[in-house]
Amino acid sequence: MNTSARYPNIIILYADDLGFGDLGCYGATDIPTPNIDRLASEGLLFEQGYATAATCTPSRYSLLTGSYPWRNPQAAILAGDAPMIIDPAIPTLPAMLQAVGYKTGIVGKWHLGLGAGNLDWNRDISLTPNDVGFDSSFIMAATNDRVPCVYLQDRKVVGLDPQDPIEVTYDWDKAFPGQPTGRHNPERLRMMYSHGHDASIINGVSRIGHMRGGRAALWNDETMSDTFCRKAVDFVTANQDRPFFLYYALHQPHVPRIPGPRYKGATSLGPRGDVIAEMDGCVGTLLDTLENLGIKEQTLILFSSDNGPVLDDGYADQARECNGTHKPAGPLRGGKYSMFDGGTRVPFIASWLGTIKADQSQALISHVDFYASFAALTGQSLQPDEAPDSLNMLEILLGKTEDGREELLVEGTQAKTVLRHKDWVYIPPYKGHAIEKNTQTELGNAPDPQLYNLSMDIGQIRNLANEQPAIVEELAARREQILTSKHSRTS
Ligand code: NG6
Ligand code: CA
Repeated sequence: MNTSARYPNIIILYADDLGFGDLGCYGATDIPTPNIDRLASEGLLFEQGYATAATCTPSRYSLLTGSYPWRNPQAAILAGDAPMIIDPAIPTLPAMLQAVGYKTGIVGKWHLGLGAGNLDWNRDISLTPNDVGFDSSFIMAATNDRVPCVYLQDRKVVGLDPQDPIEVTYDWDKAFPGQPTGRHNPERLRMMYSHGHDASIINGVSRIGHMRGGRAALWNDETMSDTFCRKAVDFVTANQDRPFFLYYALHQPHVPRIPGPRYKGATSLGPRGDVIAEMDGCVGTLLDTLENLGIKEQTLILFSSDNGPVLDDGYADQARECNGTHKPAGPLRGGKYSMFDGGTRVPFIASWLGTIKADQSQALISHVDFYASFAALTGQSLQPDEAPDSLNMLEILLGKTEDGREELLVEGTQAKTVLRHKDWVYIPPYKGHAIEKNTQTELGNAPDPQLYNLSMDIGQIRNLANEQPAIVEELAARREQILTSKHSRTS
């Protein structure tokens, strides 16, 4: 194929729980992130880039389907043994690229479920990323704090000894007799949990859920970063001569935060800072690979995060104590789980050497838009019901205009939706705690409507709902309209 005319490679680097203020290029001073900063200085840094949700599963669902997560009631934080929530019959972003000749791969965190229920981890798995558009996958099933703590390649658990089968349950009533747990054997832990995370102990760290067996296949938390990075490098190297799409879902800085030896103590912020530095190292390794292969100018790279930041997310890892003056969400209010902007406004960088000019963009844009944008990039037009909420933001991603979205729905937890319209944010009245006490997150729940103007109040301090009842009414109606329509894309 003539390389100058071919479609570009596409890489999505997707961090887990990285906040708007966690990177040097977004103003952080206490965590060294030279590689991502380099990516930003060569590319386009978005000030208003959003995940669709303040937690992982729904955000990733949107990224891969171009659909708002609340359209699928199963798109909420999943257990590690949950069935797959992407219906293999619906169009997906990787399948759309596959159809025009891309080699597609995922490395890292999945968290969209596997199989069709009652999964037997010891056989070939029927529903995996390979059934929704990925040619190859090397993943963890859910999160690094959930069992089973094993890697999966395509349809199989990696390194499984058939004599030592894996069993998994998320039900304490079915917990495996004789298996130590954080709840009953805290003396065996090298990192204590602070809330939840008190079931099976793997590598001295108790997790969510119970597992037995599969000992030869267990991952090592300290080498997880290198393992995924090597697989990402291998994928890029193997496919350097053709258009490829790599979704590299980094596991940092999600809990448990356990850096490899090279990054232990890399920052003064404790493990949370150290694993962000480690994640930056992975990005650097991948960028170096692209440079060494001479394909950086043929590769569009997106960097972002699935949701906002949290300090104590369930382990006593000193994240709060060592945080100092660092602001994980920067100037934003709230964080992971929140309906405030800190939950969903995240680092968002687009880089394509020689094609995207180094700049910053104020355009409003969401991960849900990758689908339609990549379709446009590859000359494909979408069916009306395909990727129903994805807007073609290609010109915005390429930095040709800042004329981004006019409106966007985002959600906190429990599919509680918030409407962003131009500079306004409308949060409807919601029942529930104002603050989640374990994580100390301001969730955004309040008995009265909230209305903020981000152009003058990025920290969402001043509720203007009483002063602007007409805008509240208009945005409430528009939100209802989107929630009851089959797609929000009109063209
Ligand atoms: C929560 C977990 C949290 C994290 C989150 C999912 C407890 C108490 N908290 O339920 O630690 O795993 O789920 O994070 O168990 S996410 O980034 O994958 O959405
Ligand atoms: Ca996450």
